[in-house]
Amino acid sequence: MSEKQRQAEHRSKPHTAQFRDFVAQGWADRDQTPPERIAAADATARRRAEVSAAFPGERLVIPAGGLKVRSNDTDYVFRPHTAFAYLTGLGGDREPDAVLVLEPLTGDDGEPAGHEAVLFFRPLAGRDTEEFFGDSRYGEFWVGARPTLADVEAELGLTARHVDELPDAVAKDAGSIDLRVVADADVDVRALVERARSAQGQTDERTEKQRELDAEFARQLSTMRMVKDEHEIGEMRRAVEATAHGFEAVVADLPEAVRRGRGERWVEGVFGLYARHEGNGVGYDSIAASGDHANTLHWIKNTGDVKEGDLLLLDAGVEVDSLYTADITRTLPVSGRFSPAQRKVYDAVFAAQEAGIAAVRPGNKFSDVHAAAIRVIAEHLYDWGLLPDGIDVEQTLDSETGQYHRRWMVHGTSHHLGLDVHDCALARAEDYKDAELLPGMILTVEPGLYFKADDLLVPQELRGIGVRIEDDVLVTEDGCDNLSGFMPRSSDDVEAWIAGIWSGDRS
Ligand SMILES: [Mn+2]
Repeated sequence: MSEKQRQAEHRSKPHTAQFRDFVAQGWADRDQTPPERIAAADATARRRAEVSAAFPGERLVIPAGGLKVRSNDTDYVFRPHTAFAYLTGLGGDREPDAVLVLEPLTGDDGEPAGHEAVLFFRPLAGRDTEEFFGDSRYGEFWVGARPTLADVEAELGLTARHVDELPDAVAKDAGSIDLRVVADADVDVRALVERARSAQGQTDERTEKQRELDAEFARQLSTMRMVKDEHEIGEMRRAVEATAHGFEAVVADLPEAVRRGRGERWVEGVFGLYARHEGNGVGYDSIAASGDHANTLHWIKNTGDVKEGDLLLLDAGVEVDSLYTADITRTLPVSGRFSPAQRKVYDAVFAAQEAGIAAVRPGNKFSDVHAAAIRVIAEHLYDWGLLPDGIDVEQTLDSETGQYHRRWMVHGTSHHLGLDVHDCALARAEDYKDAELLPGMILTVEPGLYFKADDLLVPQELRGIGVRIEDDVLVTEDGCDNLSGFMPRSSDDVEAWIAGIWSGDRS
């Protein structure tokens, strides 16, 4: 449930009976037209059926989570838990304090017969309630009219009930039914489930066992998102498209970012405008890193200048309203042309990325993508004489005794991508990095090279240069489809792209 806000004692609201009568009347009838069924409704029904089949006879509790206080009486923008979004199709800022319960059904033979999906949430309150005018988090006067139970049923194609009925629904038959909860989504709902369990007078040992079952549940919900369905692939394409628009806008504004000073914030803001306009927002904090800042992998302070002659590394993604996010990096010469040293590093990273993308196909393992890209990185570092004396490419690639090249690319090459930018993160290693790639998986391919300004082991001309190129790649039946491959990637294409946009050529 939502965190409690502080409410100043001096904040008053009208409360006389006369006022309440007065404020409750004189309004036009509400529009009763039900909202349209969401585009994801069939896909989410299939996903729920898959979960149902995996946990027969168990009551499954998947909370959206609640509002978190940012400061005093203001909250962070709400974002539902990913498992909840995946199984309901609700996106945007919906629906704080909602809980999806998959209630097990029993067939005539007494055996488990699937589940009924019930969404508990706080529906629109009547105009005769204090909530209507007095509740700044939920009230219609403050946040607008909320959906009714009938609205949500029409929209999502499942049963909707008032959240006040949740505690009884969770506790019902607690002695004879097993419960699982997505434990990290909402501490209060987790506590509710644990109270229902303890009503059975159970031992510590059994409580411990049930926590393991919860962890397994969360892991399964994470793992099942790896192969994307058609609806998800469509949403990912839209996220990539919107992200490309944001990048084009940043390229167009590079001279302005230089002129204004604190240009990294200008870049972050321009991209954020497009993210918020075309989608729900950014899928993660944008990394707008100019010059040596590019060598700080998660540079999200973005407080620096963008200077002529620098490279700007922009790692950013638009999250569309359904909450699927792109994750794309381009490294752009601020003045429009790479210097010879910048191009040398850029072309090495590009060659590594090409090798990584070529390894994205069914039958290959997830880890093969990294192996292919990092080999190219290691070869360049060897050719440039940067590896320690006596260490060749094979020796540095040895995972036990080598890895010297990792000084200049410490991160992995890929991660799964979807509702979470680092998607499916709870999956076991055998289902993730050691698993074979399957059609429908979407992953990033994002090698880089990072030469810090104070790195005395690299020649002066390379110091302060950081490059990453990142694309979002869909595994297909016979290879892959680079969803963001229409955005220029090679050094020549990036230069031509910038020149084109600066001369007024924008899509
Ligand atoms: Mn990434």
